[in-house]
Amino acid sequence: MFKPKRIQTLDTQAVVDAALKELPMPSRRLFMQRGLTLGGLSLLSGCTLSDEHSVERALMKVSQFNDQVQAWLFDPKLMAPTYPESMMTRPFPFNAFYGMEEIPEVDGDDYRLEISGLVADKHAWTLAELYQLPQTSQVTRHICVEGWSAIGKWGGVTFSTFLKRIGADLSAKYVGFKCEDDYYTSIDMATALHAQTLLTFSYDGKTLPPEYGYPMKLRMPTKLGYKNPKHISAIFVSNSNPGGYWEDQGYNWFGGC
Ligand SMILES: Nc1nc2c(c(=O)[nH]1)N[C@H]1C(S)=C(S)[C@@H](COP(=O)(O)O)O[C@H]1N2
Ligand SMILES: [Mo]
Repeated sequence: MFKPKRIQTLDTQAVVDAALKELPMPSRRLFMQRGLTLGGLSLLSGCTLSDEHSVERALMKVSQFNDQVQAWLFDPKLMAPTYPESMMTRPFPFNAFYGMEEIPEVDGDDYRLEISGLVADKHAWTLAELYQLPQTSQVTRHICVEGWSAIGKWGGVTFSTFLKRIGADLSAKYVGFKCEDDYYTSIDMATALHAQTLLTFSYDGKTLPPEYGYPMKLRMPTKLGYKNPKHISAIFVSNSNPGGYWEDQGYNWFGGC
């Protein structure tokens, strides 16, 4: 994950927003009504919020309130806020577990999206085939646990449409993702079927550039940044939890916001 040497000024609102979104209901509603401040967050977590490391620790503590309760708290009808294009963050930040010089180079002509697991149609998809699926777009906020957030516009196919098209078992528990850069993550089926979960091929109206995940990124405004895989090479449906790159190192699996 991107580690700035030192954050001189914390983006207070982004940190508070990220924390709020880590909280399960009804605590979240309560703190939203009362107004959660940075001070309140340090009280809640017992961490002094002075730099990016303490913010990360605090968010992880808050997220630990979660895992047992949050799956059933998840309301598939709840929508994340959307924004006008004029509010897009320019330039949009790049983030990965490595630097920009290691961004994977994917050859679009050779590329195939592999499908496996509890799915009827396991044929591998070319990009041309994927681009023919019905396309939509959204302007939403991406929130990283590091304490930054940014608004961007992604375009692609609604993921539930894609899952239905491949005959996925929609009663299965998880959808897992493997990426070209050895990153991996997984999500619960309710989130996979959320109306704002998109399999995206474009950013700001243009083909998704390498730094943002060419050829595709799963974009979920209801999940924290690390749950949004870039450079996806394989998608599989499963009843056992596939975990994830950061999740397996202690980040909250649900990663909701
Ligand atoms: N394949 C892959 N996907 C990834 C990551 C990564 O390192 N590799 N980093 C995650 C994290 S922590 C964030 S914040 C976002 C950053 O996306 P961006 O570069 O478009 O801002 O990608 C997520 N998806
Ligand atoms: Mo992130």
